[in-house]
Amino acid sequence: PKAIRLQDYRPPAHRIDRVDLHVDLGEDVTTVRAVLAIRRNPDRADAGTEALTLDGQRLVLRSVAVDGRTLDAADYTLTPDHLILTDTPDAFTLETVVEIKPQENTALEGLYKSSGNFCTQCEAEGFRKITYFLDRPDVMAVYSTTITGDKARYPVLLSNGNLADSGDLADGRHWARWEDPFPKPCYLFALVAGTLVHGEERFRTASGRDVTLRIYVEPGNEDKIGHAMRSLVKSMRWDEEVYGLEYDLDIFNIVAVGDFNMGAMENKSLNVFNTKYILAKPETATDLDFQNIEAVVAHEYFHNWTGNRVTCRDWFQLSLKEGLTVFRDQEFSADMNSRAVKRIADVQGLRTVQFQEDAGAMAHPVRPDSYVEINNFYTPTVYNKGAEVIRMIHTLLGAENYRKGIDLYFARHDGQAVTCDDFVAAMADASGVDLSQFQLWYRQAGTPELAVTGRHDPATATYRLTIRQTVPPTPGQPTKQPMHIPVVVGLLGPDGADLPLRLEGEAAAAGTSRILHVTAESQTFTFQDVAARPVPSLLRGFSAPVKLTSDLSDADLTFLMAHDSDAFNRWEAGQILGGRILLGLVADQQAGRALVLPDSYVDAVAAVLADADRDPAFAAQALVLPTEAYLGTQMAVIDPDAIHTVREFARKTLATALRADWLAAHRRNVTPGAFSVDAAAIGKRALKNLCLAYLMAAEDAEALGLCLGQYHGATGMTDVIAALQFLSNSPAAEREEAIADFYNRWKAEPLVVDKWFSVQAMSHRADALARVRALLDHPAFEIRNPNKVYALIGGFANGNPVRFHAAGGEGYRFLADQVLRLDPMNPQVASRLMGPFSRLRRYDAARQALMKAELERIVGTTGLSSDVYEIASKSLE
Ligand code: HT7
Ligand code: ZN
Repeated sequence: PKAIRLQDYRPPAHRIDRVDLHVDLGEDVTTVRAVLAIRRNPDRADAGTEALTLDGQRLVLRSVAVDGRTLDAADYTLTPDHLILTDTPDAFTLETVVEIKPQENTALEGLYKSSGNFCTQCEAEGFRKITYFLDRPDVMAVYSTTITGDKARYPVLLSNGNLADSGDLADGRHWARWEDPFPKPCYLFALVAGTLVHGEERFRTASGRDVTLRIYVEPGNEDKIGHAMRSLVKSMRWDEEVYGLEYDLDIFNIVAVGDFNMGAMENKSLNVFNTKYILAKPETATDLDFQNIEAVVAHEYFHNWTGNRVTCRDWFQLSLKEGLTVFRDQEFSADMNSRAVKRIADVQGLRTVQFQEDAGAMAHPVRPDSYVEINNFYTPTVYNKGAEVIRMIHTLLGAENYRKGIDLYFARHDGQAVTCDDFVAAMADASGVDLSQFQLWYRQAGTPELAVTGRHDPATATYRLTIRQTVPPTPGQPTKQPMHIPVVVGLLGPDGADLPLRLEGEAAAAGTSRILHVTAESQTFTFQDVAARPVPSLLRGFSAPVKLTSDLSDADLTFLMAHDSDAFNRWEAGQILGGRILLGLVADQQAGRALVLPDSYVDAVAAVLADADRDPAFAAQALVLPTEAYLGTQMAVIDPDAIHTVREFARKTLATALRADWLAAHRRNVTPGAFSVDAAAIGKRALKNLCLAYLMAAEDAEALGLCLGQYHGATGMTDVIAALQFLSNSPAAEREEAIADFYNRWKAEPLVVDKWFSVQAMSHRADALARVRALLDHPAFEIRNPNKVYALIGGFANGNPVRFHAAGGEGYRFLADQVLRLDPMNPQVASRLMGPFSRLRRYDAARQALMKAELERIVGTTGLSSDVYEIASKSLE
């Protein structure tokens, strides 16, 4: 397969202004008649009489007509991927009729069936599986969609925009016509037809438009849509208040489907969601599910402006909409819940997932330069690092100028398909801030590294911070330029209070946090009037997505844990300290030395635990040891066995040393009475379950009793699944009984069964892989359902490093087998499972050789999809 390169971008030779689609849904064959108003693109004078090359895949062409005249086969060229017409008029109407078979579509891209209902997924390039079209985001058209189908089977017929008309036909069929007045790229097209029930709400916009909000689900799930609906209403209000953006149609529909490759899709006025991000009630969904639903509903809603009204010129610009929309959903969630806890969770995700990507074979810039398969570039780098880039712009401009930049962006580009450069230009022009060096964040891959040293000079009462930056080489980018990195810092005085800050050259002190503009390889910043040695609080709020090392001592970190006014950095100090100690123990383990957890560290954890009731949600985050994945990112060569042994040793030591404290905190945070999913209750549950996790690490009878009591007595899924997870890691005999009981209790709820698969796939116990293999044959496992695949196979490959990386290579063999099995059915899902292989160079020679052997087996397979081929071949380079 050939790489597509950003530098080869050309505007389209033709524009399509109007699309009238007629979709006749059948059990065997679905017919799609498309009437397209096409004209030559006046912006491509150089295109001359360039042929019209329409994209189309797996379509059976029945007829083609130009301005009403049916063409002979000799009048056009048909290839597996294109319909090519030459000598067309400058402006004309093209009518094509094609047949497709959605019921055979297992790739879940284009039009397909889920639980007997029709639905679509067109981003990125699925529309070409529905009809012949210029399937690229810079071709924007106004659509009408007429759907015809059997009324009994498909009573609900939905598409984008407003319902214009509908009616019954003689033979038990019916039809509906939808019209969307906003020009859109075809990736935002959607169609849904099926047996669905809905919940409804009304929303009045700030300017007085009444909007009908509907959430459609399969019958039986009506009791699980309240939280999603409340989240939608909150998102709509927030976007008006914070961004001044109102909804622009009279109806907003969401449909939840059980078979979906990703989380959700922002089709204009007809969002399609994975059920995982809509359905929730406390009995079946965890607190994390509730929070994720709020975030994803908001994310898709926010796309209405950032993505739909202003869209991407080409897929290299994906972060234009995704980075910005993730930043928007992160800020929304921060405003709805605890800002600090949200930031900690987002940074943890970034560090474990995106930093790993940046350090592997698939490392790419936020705006990639090339791709083989665009579906492989819906990545943590484009989404989450992209959001960090927007966050840095927000930091550099300040809230007020950022908002001016947003306003200018929409004033300039509403209704257009634009680039990341256009976005940055609006931000720079509106604020007057020079973002020229900053733009490297879009172009350079890799995680910048900052090394910080501090020196206090009592004689001059100055404190000098020296910051050196390096950006590591990544595939295709051996050398890098220095970046513009906003490093927000504060200085803590001996009493723990923030010092007023005055930098060299400034007349007077101002504020207690300051942005240091790191722009060169090495820079020194001098603070004045610093009488005593301060402790610096570096990179407050994680102001840039970098790896920072400093000369802070363990005592300094303990001091920051207790006093930093920046809650994120209080957490961060604990993580750095924990990471340092655990990595030291990993070295001891590798060298065969005895493992000893320093008393000072036990004391630091005890102090956080003693203070935990002040903010249980924060404490629950602060008391988690750095994850195995994160510790791996800090090592030159990842040693999954040593990491696992050491982390379990530390957990057990802390469990035993502080047993009484864990027990007491657990008891204090058990919340009797009615179940609530408010932030306070969620925080208490998180802390309680963390205490239980430590207690279970000690493997004693009392802890087991508590855990079994929670498993059997809890009313909410958060507590039930936490207890099951601890049991599944424990050697207790009750383990198997609980696992069997859980399935029997929940087998009618597919999303709960997914949790059951994950818990077993992520168990540290030695039989994990054998169990996963056996579960592939379980009646509830469906290889065609992405949620099931991600839960079981993905849970094992990504969530169980110690068993997946077993030295014998059986984990690798298993994953390669599953990738090859899935690829012919669903290449997107197959390639999404391959993340661990793309990081093979981070492991020892023996593991590398084993992973390479599996990748070579994959690459050597005939008929491989471009999705899997791209990841496998790049991982081998
Ligand atoms: N914009 C959506 C991306 C998406 C997607 C991409 C490729 C294949 C399937 C997909 N489903 C959804 C989701 C979002 O970021 O909001
Ligand atoms: Zn998105």
